[in-house]
Amino acid sequence: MATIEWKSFLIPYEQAVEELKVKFKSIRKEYRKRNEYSPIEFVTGRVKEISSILEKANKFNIPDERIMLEMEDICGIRIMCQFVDDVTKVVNIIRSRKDMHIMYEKDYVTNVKSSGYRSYHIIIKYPVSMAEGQRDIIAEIQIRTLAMNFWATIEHSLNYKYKHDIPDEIKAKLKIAADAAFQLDGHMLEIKDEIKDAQKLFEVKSSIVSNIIRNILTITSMGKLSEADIYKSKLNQLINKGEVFELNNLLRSTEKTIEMGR
Ligand code: 0O2
Ligand code: 0O2
Repeated sequence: MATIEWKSFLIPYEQAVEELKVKFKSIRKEYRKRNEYSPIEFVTGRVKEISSILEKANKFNIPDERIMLEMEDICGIRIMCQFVDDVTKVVNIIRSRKDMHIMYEKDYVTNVKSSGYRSYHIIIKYPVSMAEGQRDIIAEIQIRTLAMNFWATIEHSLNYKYKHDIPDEIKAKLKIAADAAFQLDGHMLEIKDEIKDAQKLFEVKSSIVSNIIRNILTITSMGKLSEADIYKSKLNQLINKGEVFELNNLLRSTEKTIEMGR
């Protein structure tokens, strides 16, 4: 049997990873542009290393010609969420998409793995348009909270270090850490509204502050240096503890100065 031409074999997978990353990042951007909370915090993606593909094929006795059909995580996308209920929202977003065809789902958020691993996995078929036509690529999308991701990343590194034979004592500690991550997600969900409000307030304030700074620069470029200095010192007073209405008042004053100078 001919050996796989890895370089060309992986081209559609690379394309699928890039396209899927762009699509999920765009969903986040869309929420942000509307000044809404995004259930997607950040997205990463990778094509599985050739050595890992071969290792897995060997472990599961997958012949070369069946790798494409049977190995479902050559194209891997990971979506991180702040809160557990965001995971469900992202799952529903994926379920409603016409460009991603779900093959099956694995809910390790509810059905935690014996290692302590939690994540929601969706295996999809995703069509990529290649030079010679369309190809359906299988991709694995892992959706997890930041706490689940923290735990899985550490456990993955330990598995690498101990070559999948983590000592029992460390395994036991990882179990405790997995429980702690689970509880953290629960606590965070309870105070979600508070956190979201704080984040929203931070965004609102930082957007007003950047508009004030932009206006102060305009006022400086108009040659009104003493006014610009007054606004700078007012901004310095408000920047840490100022309320939104105080920042808004300052923004309006800078706007008036600019209008008068035109
Ligand atoms: P920005 O400007 O940082 O927001 P890429 O090829 O860079 O698109 P890749 O290679 O799949 O993405 O993954 P990478 O580089 O590991 O990370 C992807 C994005 O996730 C990057 O943002 C990282 O900044 C972001 N990221 C990674 N780890 C964390 C984390 O722990 N917390 C947060 N909030 N973000 C993280 P971008 O898309 O390059 O843009
Ligand atoms: P990578 O690229 O190193 O992450 P299997 O691979 O046989 O164990 P299966 O049925 O193919 O499992 O898929 P499953 O169990 O849904 O999980 C596949 C992927 O989920 C793994 O990919 C991991 O990324 C992640 N995963 C599953 N279980 C664990 C776990 O206990 N700890 C951590 N850290 N991650 C896990 P790979 O193959 O490990 O590849």
